[in-house]
This record gives sequence, structure tokens and C-alpha cells, in this order.
Amino acid sequence: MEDSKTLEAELLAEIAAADSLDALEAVRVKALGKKGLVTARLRSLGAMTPDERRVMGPALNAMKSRLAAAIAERRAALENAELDARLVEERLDMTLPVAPREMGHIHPLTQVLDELSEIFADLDFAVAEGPHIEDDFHNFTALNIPAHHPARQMHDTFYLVPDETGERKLLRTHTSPVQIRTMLRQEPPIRIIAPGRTFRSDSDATHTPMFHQVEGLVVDRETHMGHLKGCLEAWLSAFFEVDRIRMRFRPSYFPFTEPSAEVDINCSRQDGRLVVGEGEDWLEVLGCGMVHPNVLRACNLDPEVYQGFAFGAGLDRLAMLKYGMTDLRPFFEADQRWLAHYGFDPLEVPTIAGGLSR
Ligand code: 2NM
Repeated sequence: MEDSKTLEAELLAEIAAADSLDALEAVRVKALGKKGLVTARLRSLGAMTPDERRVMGPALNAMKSRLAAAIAERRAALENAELDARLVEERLDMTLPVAPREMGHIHPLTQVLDELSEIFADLDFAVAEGPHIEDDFHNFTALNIPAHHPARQMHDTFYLVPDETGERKLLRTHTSPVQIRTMLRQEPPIRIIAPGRTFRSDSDATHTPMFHQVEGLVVDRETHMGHLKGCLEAWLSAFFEVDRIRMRFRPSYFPFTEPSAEVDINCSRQDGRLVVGEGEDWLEVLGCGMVHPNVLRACNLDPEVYQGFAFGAGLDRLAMLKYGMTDLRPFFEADQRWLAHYGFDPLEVPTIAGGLSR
């Protein structure tokens, strides 16, 4: 008994004195390891008389527990000290220049989004955002797409499982619900772009189930198609970085606009290379129109007082057209080599005055 007390005191002193995790592990092995001092004594219980064992068994087991607890406590303290030391040692000086090979790249989509934000800020538009999970009202009904309207089938909507009330939420199929939320929240004049993720159950070389749109909305008194045309011309020539761009408006149909149009811009296609803003060919880039009176009414706006125009384009497609990419899928694969090739310098921020891209 006496001799166990001495051993425990010695081991506890060694534990307290261990000044590294390695030193502590050495003490643990010496005491509690397979061939450790305490382990040996526990093993010797078998050779004792039942009376001796009744006293020594619990005593040795209690001692083992105390030593194990002391080791765990010391280990935690040493680990904390080690972490503190590392936190003091490992400092990052954020003002240091980045080694070129370690620098990340701005994804072409982020680049295009930054360019659009800059162009439209110059035209006095704000950037608006909204939830990806939407309800039927904001994604369809308020946009003049009532229940059973064929346009609902056209959208290949992803539905969530119904909640307790039986309501089926959905992943927004376009960013238009952001315009609805803006009209419901804010008095005209409204000038916004709504860029962001959209979702449709569709997948091939040119379609991914998640893709990006940018839509725009202007609501004011006496807004007309001339305003729409001027706005698109300013946007597209700035975006494609050409002095003049020719546009062609083709009559079209959207439930949420009347009249509606699809817009082509002029381009040339020489030996597989596409150049926008020159040549006699046409390239479809967006859809647009005057906001339907039913949409204004759904947002508590009087169509006799306010009119609006709206437009929408695929952000991914705009990026592909401007930066010469032919396949959409690598956009979402996070392939470092693709990003290094098509990505942008994070230190070159697009500005109207400094040039959007270089
Ligand atoms: C498009 C084409 C035409 C559009 C309409 C609206 C709203 F909310 F104001 F009614 N938002 N976006 C619109 C109009 C979108 O995308 C091809």
C-alpha cells in the first residue's frame, strides 16, 4: 500500500513536470502502457490472496483512474499552450503582395456580374436580391402565370416536399420574383437589376439544372418602349465594349410582358470565331417587354399611373459569348486549370472609366 502511494506521487510529479506532449506520452507509457508500472501491479492481483485482492484491487484501479485523469488534464493544458504558441507565431500579413502562382482567379461569372453591376450603377440602377426558395405567388401567379397556365409546364420546376399546410415551395425558375418583391416593397421610381441563381430540371451541354440570370426592371410614370430600347443599347454596347451596337427586336411572347420582344445584336462569324458588334449576322441575347398591367396590379400598382419595362438574359450565356467559351458545364466544376485559363485577376476591378475587362 505504502509503496503504491509513493509510486503514484512520483508518477503525478512526472506528469506535472512533462513539458511536451511527447514527454507526457512517455510518462503515460511508463505508468499505464502494456508493460507499465501500474499495469504490472494490476496484473499481480491474480497472484494475491482473496483478502489482499479485495483491498488492493479497488485501490489500484482508483489509482489508475487518477493517473489517467491527471494525464488527460495535462495533455489538454499542453495542447492549449501549443495552440496559443502557434496563434502567436503564425501571423498573416494581409498587406504583403501575393506570389503569382498562389493567387486565385475571379470566376468569369463573377467578372461578368461585376461588370454588369458597374454598367447599371452608371445608369442609376440598384442591385436587388431575393430567396432561391420561392412560393407559387412570387414565382408564377404575380407574374401573370395562373395555375394550369402552360408556361408552368415549360419551366421544368423543381418542387420541394409540401409543408404542414400542404404548400409546395419551389426553387425559383427565374429571378423575376425579385422584381415582384421589389415592387411590393418599394414605391416607384424603381430601377433595379436582379442577378442570381435560377433552377430548372434540364441538363445537357448548354443547360445545367442551376444557371444564372440577370433581369432588369424599371417602373415609373410614362415609361415606354423608347426607354427600354435606349437602356438596352447603353447596356449592350458597354458590356461588349463597342462604340455602337445594332439591335433587332423580334415580336415574342412572355406572360409577364405586353408587348414582348426578343432582341438580337449584330455579329460576325469568321472561321468559327464570333465577334459581337460588327458584321451582318444576328445573335439572340435577351428577352424583354413592357410589364403586363396584371403584373403591376398584382403588386398594388395602378397601370393607369405607372408603367414599366423589364428584360432578362442568361448570365452564363453572356459570359460565354463575351469570353469565348463553348461549353457551359466547366463553369460549375471548379477545375483549377479551367479557372486559371478563363479566370480574371482579382486585383483588376472592372470600372467604366478604367475599362471593364483587360
Ligand atoms: C424576361 C423577358 C421579359 C421580366 C418581367 C419581369 C416583371 F417582374 F417585371 F414582370 N421581370 N422580368 C422579363 C420580361 C424577363 O426574361 C427573358
